[in-house]
Amino acid sequence: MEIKTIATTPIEGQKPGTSGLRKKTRVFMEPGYLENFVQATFDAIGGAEGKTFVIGGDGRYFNAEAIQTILRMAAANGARRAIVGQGGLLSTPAASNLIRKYKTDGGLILSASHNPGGIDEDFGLKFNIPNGGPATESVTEAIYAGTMSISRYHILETRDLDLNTIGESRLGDMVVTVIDPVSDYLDLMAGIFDFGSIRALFSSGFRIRFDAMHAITGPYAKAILEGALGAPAGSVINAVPLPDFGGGHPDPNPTWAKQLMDEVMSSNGPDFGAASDGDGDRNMILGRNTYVSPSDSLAILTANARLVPGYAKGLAGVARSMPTSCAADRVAQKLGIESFETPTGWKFFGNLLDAGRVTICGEESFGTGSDHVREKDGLWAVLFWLNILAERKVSVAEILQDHWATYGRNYYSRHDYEALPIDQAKALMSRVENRLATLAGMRVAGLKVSMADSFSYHDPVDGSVSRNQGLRVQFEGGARAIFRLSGTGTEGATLRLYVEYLETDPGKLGQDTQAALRPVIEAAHVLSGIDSLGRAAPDVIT
Ligand code: G16
Repeated sequence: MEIKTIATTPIEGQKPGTSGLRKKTRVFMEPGYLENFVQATFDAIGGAEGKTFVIGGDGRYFNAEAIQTILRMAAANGARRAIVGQGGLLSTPAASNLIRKYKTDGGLILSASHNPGGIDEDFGLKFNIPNGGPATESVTEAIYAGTMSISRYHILETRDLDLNTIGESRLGDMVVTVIDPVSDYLDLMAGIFDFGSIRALFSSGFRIRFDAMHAITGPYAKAILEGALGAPAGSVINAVPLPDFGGGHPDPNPTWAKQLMDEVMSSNGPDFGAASDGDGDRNMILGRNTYVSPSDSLAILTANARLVPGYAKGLAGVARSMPTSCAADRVAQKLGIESFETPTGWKFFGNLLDAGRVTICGEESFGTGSDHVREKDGLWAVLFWLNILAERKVSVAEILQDHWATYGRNYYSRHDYEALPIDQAKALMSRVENRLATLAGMRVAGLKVSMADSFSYHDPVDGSVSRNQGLRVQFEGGARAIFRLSGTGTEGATLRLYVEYLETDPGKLGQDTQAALRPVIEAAHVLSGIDSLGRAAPDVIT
């Protein structure tokens, strides 16, 4: 086995986005593309010498080949050990757990999350730091800077390693430990939730359907829901991870998890439905005939946390991304705990979690999690809901109604316009941005603007400032319209319009979401000229 140092030159566009580097799979497969990024990552953290890394991915197309390259490069860069999920598979939250549990120096997670997989679809790679969370902005900037000046990478010349057999082997001087991807994660969940109580719920005839969307949570959900908790066989569907996710978008929302939606949103559907995404960090929660918006889910988990053994002592605080509805803030206020508003991107929760300022975090983009790992966690959210349902012995719909009656209802929706020409999307954002300074006090489509700005985040822990994190327009009475360009797409630009309105009138809590939001949507359209995009409707409505 020979360590080779290969001369290379910088490749344009290796700038990590909201969550790592995501590109078309064919781009990642170009000679040197993956290698440059991996070497820049090792260089950015002061080299790999003597370090231990967790390595795994969501099993999408190119996962198996990319892992072999990363292992060879880790060995050639002097890493001491690599902990790899069997078959090269690890969900993102499970990887985060392993990084923390085994006190490693970080991890490389191969995934483009909810983006589709396949040779003509998407691939991604991100580095997580020793706290288990996504690299902070200073690290991703250093990686990017490295990709711009790279001149060589190191790689071991050797055969592929067998990753299907659990156990230890060597790659040069590096030890490779192949582990069962599920067991450490199962132990973690069993330490947080009341498995006995959830088991009793299932044996009482409570029916659940979990859609793994042909992605990574399949093996985890099978082992935990059907195995440890005794849900009937078949409760977990689409449970085998496939390289192309069965040709679908592994994105747990009403558009892409339509099979599940159709089943649960009917009067004889199961009591509870849930789905997770490509790499297992997202979740969608449903009850019979009931859709729970991710923002409401965060607020409900926060309000009910004491019912769960792992949070029985209470929460330190709660954090949400800026475009997530303000529902959780009012729960925090009532509980007398701190609440925080961060930019979109799980990495912004890391400092708050590490500092013990918050226990639970969530985002409108179907992500919720806590201080048990440093990633959002799809199955954790599902178990949290099941634990609450087992304790409260009411339906999902009743929990929602009760919550709204107590706190008011934040009607909430996100409208996505995908694959727009980049210039057109940027022009729309500039148009809105240029109007922000003069909007306060104006009426737009009948709504009075109370505040408008471009969101900047001042991290209360390390004092860093992140600017240009979305354009906010707030209206009197608690309505908001927010405009942002996605940082996770790989094709053109995706414009996200987030709309919200707070209703406290007990007689108006059961309206159709889109109808209730119509005035805010109209104001947002007038403000931004979205209609000039020439799209009849958004591509995705959440
Ligand atoms: C990633 C990030 C999330 C973010 C989401 C959407 O999720 O981890 O924090 O909310 O993307 O980001 P954007 O609006 O920029 O597309 P995932 O599940 O894709 O890793």
